[in-house]
Amino acid sequence: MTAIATSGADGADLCRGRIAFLVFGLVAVGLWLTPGFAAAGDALQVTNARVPASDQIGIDLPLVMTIRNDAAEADVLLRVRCPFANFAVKHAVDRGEGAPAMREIKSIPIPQSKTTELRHDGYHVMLLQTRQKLADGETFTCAVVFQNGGTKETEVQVSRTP
Ligand SMILES: [Cu+2]
Repeated sequence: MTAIATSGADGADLCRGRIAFLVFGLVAVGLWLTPGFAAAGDALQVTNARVPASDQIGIDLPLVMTIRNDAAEADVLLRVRCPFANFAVKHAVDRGEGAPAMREIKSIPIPQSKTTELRHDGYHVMLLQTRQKLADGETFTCAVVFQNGGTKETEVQVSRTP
């Protein structure tokens, strides 16, 4: 650094100036964005996520969870990724004249200032084509993606009675 500064002072100073400006800019943007992300992250809490135990592979299993939305606006659950299933879809349950029937939906509504319980007989996530057996007590990390709240890395517990 010293050698450069003495042999070509103008070029080195210009370079340092640009880098300092760039670093300052990145830090400023980072500080500007951070409070927004933190607020959105805290407003939406996913807890008690669980999936039933199974000794079969290649089956579909319901994933349920509790979602607390303290944000000022409603949100929607867009998608879920779990390491032990190939796909995930969102389901609602229709109760007509016959037996209740599950129906695929685009997203699950998450109203503001409310706690939403995903349940097998209501809105839930359906994990498709499981890749492995799931033993009672095991835990996995799944990504739950919300439109406003972003991606929540969520611990999912395998339980015999979900
Ligand atoms: Cu379902």
